[in-house]
Amino acid sequence: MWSRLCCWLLACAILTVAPAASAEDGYQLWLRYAPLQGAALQSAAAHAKAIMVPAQGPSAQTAQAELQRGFASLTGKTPQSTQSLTDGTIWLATPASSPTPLPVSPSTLGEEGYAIRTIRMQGKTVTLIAANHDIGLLYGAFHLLRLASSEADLDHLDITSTPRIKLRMLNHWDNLDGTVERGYAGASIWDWWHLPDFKDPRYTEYARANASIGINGTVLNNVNAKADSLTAPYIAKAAALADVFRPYGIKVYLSAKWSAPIEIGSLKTADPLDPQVAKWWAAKADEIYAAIPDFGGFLVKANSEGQPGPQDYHRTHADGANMLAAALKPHGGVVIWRAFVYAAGAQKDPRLDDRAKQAYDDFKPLDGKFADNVLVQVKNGAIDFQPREPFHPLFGAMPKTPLMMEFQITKEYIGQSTHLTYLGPLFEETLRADTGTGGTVADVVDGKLDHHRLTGIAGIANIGTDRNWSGSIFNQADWYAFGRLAWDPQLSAQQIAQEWAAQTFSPDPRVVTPVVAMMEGSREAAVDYMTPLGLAHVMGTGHHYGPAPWIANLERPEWNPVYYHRADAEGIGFDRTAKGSNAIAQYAPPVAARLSKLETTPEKEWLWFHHVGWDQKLASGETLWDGLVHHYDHGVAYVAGMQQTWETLRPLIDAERFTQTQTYLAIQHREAQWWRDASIAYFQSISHRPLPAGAAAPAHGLDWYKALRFPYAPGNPK
Ligand code: GCV
Repeated sequence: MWSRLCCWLLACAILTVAPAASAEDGYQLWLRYAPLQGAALQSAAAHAKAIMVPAQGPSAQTAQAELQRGFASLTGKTPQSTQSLTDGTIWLATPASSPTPLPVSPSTLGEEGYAIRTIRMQGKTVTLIAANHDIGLLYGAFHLLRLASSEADLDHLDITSTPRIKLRMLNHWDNLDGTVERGYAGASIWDWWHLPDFKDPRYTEYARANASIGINGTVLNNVNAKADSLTAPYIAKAAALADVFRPYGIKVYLSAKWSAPIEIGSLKTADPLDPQVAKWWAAKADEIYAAIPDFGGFLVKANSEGQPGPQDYHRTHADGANMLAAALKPHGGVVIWRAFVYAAGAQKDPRLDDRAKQAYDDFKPLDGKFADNVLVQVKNGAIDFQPREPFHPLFGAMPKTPLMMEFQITKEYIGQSTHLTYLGPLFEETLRADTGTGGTVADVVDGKLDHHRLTGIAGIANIGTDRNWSGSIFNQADWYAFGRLAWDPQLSAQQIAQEWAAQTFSPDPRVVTPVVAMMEGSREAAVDYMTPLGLAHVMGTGHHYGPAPWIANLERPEWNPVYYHRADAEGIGFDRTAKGSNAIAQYAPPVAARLSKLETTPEKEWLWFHHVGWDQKLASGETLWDGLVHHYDHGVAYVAGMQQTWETLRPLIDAERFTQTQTYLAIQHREAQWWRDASIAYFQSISHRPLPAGAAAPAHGLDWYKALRFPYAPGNPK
């Protein structure tokens, strides 16, 4: 015991003198439970002397184990299990498990919520974590550990927390061969080949991390699905994962390929109105639920980017979704039907005057036609996860349908693994947007506006086999922020960054303050050096890595960057007013009225909605052309500023994470400069305007940038 204490004190002393010395590689994410010191150590130790857990379900046991693991690491002392309350006990209780009525009203806690209260009970001071169900105890345990890790005051806790959104899910775009579409963090973490026998311990760590931020569902396979995922061997593999995730409150879902009845069921058709097809899916659902009794349901990408779907049989998306919904309904499952559609062959479609209009055109008429266990999953914007997109016009336009938000956590278009571009502000900006229908996008998604009880939010996972899980340390913050906002979409991105930084690095304000400052402006900086003032989709073909605004020769018009920016001798930007594609009319009247005029459109969205003359004046008084150049410069300068800030943190951050981030920031700076230079070289060849005074000429001529090729860029489906 004494030698253990000596080691512990020695470790503390070393940490005090040189906090950066301990080796870390990011594997522990925000769940490091780094040893506390001083008053924070004493406080945590005093509040976690023992744990009383009368409930004995797997999630309650997991909560207990997590508290023991966490406080052991934080304080050096493992809280012992107890059957009676003493001072400093953490008491986990549900109404069913408590011998006495709890001093918390169960009706305030819902299915998954919890309360954390400092109470006096039997003359003892106790930290009570109360919930209606064991999973709430686990969420409460993680909350308490978050507070302790952040050195928060543990003396007077009075917290009630319930999730505002029911389905809080990750979508993995993971393929059965181990690759990950748009994955920048190594290979898929699902070792399909060795499942179901070998359950990699990493699956448990994955579940822990997700439960710690309230995620309660995961779609295991890519929406560009293979029918094989629905065969018996793969159902058994999914069942093995479901078994690992169950104590953590995480349900498994599968992406379903529309043509599966033909591919693996030997039917001749996948027509949703064909009784044989409906029968096949019903039998498939029965088979899945026999293996996974709490299976969540199907996610479907249909009639989009070459995927088959009900429109192949002249049926609607609602026909397709409802047929699957009927198969899942007896088991309590849901269908999540994606609204990300742009049909193949659309170049002959008159709607192709604007790809941004297609989802609305297809889905708005179907409002009220979906079964009650269907959610329609809508990307945050109408094109495709750009550094900035105005909110999708479907939010607010389908009041009779639960709309599920789809964010992309993996950064396909926003710097992939290396750029530090914290996505919290992007998520927040969309969720807080006013739909003009009486509430915000968050109010639509959490069901408040239209009184939906079935609600959901999904994030395209940025998780892979990299030791740090997400491709970089700072990309972990995007996963974290997604989960926290899924639990409570009203949280602020800044607050979430503070929590994350405190747990990931240190609660020391000398660390948290500069790290959060870097994070806060980082997404806007990426917008500036990639797609300022409302530009979009000017990335390189296929891999979407780096600038290529000149691309004009791809088969479908809406695959080409020139389609999106529409730069010509007069100006730049996509006219979506009534004079152009009139996509603006898809928004509710107050929003549409505001966007229809340049003067009332936010400058940051100008080129998304308007074709603007090069000499048009910005609020700053400079011309659009000069302002564009200054935005590019600002983006590059911000990255240089992050590099400087990071250097000051060297003494306070462990070597491995410091060095990787330092290196990635250097890559980001180089690439931001490349984005800036290539974009200016190209747009100047069209605007024929001189660079504003003081702006540097691009390092190379336009042809140099055009000649760059990246055949092995990651994440790109071949
Ligand atoms: C899974 C974009 C991506 C595709 C992705 C698609 C989608 O087009 O580039 O990789 O496919 O979105 O969301 O379905």
